[in-house]
Amino acid sequence: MSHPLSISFIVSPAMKQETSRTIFAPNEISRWSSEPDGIWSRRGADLDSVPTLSILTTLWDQPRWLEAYHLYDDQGSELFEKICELPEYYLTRTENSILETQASNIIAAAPVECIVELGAGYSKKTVHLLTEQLRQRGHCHFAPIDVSVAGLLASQAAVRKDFPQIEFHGIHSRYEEGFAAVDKQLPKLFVFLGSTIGNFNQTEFPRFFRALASAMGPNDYLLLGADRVKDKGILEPAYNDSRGITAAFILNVFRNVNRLLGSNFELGKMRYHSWFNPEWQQIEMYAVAGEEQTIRFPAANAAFTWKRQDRILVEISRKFEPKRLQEQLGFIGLRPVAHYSDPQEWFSVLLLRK
Ligand code: AVI
Repeated sequence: MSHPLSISFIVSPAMKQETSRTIFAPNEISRWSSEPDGIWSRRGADLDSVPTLSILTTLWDQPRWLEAYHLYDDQGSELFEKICELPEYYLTRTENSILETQASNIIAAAPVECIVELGAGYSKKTVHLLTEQLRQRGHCHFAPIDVSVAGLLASQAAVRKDFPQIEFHGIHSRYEEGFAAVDKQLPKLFVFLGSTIGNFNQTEFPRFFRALASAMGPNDYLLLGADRVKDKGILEPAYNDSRGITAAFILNVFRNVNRLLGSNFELGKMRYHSWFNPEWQQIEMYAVAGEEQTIRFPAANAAFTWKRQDRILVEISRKFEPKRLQEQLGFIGLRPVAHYSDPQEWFSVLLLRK
């Protein structure tokens, strides 16, 4: 299916870019600039502003907690890569095996011109989809959305090397801002893998999917990876590995908070604790104070006493029942098209459309 509008947005030659067309909505084009080549940023956007007040607000909540995205500074991102390779962390390899087996069915079921990945993207998992898109349709736009320019550049370099025929459009922004800017008329497959939805709390979850559903056009699809509820004997070791990588990843958030806010969290005086909360169907990952500490935030002239044994909730990882998840997404306007799983039924990949 050829998309009538995709060739009509010729960008002026003055705006240096690597392709002759853009995937942005007509009213959005002038708001984005491509620098470096092929990586689009919103003019005037400030993604690096220190979210001081948001960190303090959640730390002053009861229970104290942090938003998951603070986990991903350079060191946190490296630790997360290591987690994905751990024998206990079945999520990555299970989802990858589903995509490897089902990529041809997924792409056949979603007749699109563009794959928009939420996350920097160029994992083995994405490659299965890109390969199939090229094989079945002979062309492919690939638009990863990420707040990290470094991640987008790495993705661009890999795509250029392995798939020179793919038109790469890196979108340097937060997810919501990025997907809202893409042309609704261009048939797209939004890809949100890794069960990242599990890290959204009950407020973030509906807000995110409402925004995504309203950004989706009539010919768009969503491919969503979701980890499933299962025995805690499998779930808990995945978040408490024998090498202590998950513990290091979770506690590293305090190093990042210290860097951002000049606070004095001492990693040596805290320990990691996680468990599967069956009522809320989520893994909860905490930092527990080993001794009483006064945590100071000089820039905000604020402090709190972190008492011995008190916990800060650093991350949740929700687990899903696919039928219920599909029903819930249905209330947001996303209809199920297909459901793919692995032989053990540990992980689900859902294909949905508006
Ligand atoms: C990124 N996200 C889906 C991971 C998860 O499984 O919830 C983050 C993670 N935290 C500790 N281990 C993995």
